[in-house]
Amino acid sequence: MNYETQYPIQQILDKEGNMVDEYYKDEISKDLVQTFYQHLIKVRNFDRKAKNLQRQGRLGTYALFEGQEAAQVGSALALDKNDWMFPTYRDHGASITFGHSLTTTLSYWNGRFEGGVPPEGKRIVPPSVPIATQIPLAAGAALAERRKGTTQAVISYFGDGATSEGDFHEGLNFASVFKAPVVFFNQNNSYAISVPIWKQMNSKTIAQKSVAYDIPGVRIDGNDIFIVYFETKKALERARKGEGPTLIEAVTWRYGAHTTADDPTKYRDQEESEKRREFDPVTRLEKFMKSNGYWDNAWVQQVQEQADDEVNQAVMDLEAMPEADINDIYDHIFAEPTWTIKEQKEAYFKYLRGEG
Ligand SMILES: Cc1ncc(C[n+]2csc(CCOP(=O)(O)OP(=O)(O)O)c2C)c(N)n1
Repeated sequence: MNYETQYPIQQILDKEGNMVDEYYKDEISKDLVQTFYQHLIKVRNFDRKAKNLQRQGRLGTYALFEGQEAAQVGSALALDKNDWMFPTYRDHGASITFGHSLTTTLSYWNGRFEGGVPPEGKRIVPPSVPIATQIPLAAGAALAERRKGTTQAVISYFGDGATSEGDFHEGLNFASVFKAPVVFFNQNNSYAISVPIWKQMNSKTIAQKSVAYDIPGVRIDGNDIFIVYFETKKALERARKGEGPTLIEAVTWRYGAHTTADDPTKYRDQEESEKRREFDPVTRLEKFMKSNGYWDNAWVQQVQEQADDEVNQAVMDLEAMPEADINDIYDHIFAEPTWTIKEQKEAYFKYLRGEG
């Protein structure tokens, strides 16, 4: 028994791709399954390419998400196109699925200010690196939508470590009190860099933290794209109806390092980590597709090739970007730079001129 299965967890597909809960059976169409698969393949391909680019010195530090694709893709596909997304640095699988540009996402990791700019008309907030700070902001954005009388909802992503931060608790309390239409989507990958969840908190699950704020809390298998999609949709519908927030704990795993700047062998057994591929979200859907007549070799090959082409094109576009303007470091922090920023900028330019 391990942490993931020690406490009750909801699942539709087991690790062998068998449907163990038929509640949503009628809503699972070939079209939906193929959409899931296309996005899973695309974002896995993207993530692997980004890691390789970093290793080749063509990208700065990068936060890997391999293993967490179902949690990200399933939840992003549950959104309405005008909803808001508040991602972290590890949620490119979600933001790309929701319509973010691959090139822009890569450029973020090259320190480009362009990397934080969402595509026109898409409410994707720049990735949050300060842990949990996006959570109260998401609650605030949700309250604004409610006050404006719209039916748009908000999703906020965060890891297990973030739930030990004050911002998490403030955000949940605020959203609960004001019935803000927000889904708090936790990806519990068991680690906050090197700190395992069992050393970080005495709470048995993340979902149980919802009790304190009297909002629903669900604990789902985050490697099962079906349960992720349907539970997120349910939470979003609840939010749109004015019934307030939901906390979702999607239990998952990152196979690789925290970021490319991290060495996971210092704090966990990477061979054990690789064994988690037994629960892999992509393989699981493939198994389901094969046993339900949704598998077509020619189509799958086409999906792979299309993903390769899209990712390769994004890399070419990234590398064709004009060199960054040194002013960008200082000019995009505040609309009007503060005196401290002005001072720093002047000092740095002096240094570049050889005067500092
Ligand atoms: C406020 C704040 N404190 C500390 C850090 C350093 N830090 C970066 S990532 C991280 C771990 C976060 O873990 P978790 O929330 O579980 O998300 P994961 O990285 O696993 O997706 C920490 C402590 C930070 N970025 N921001």
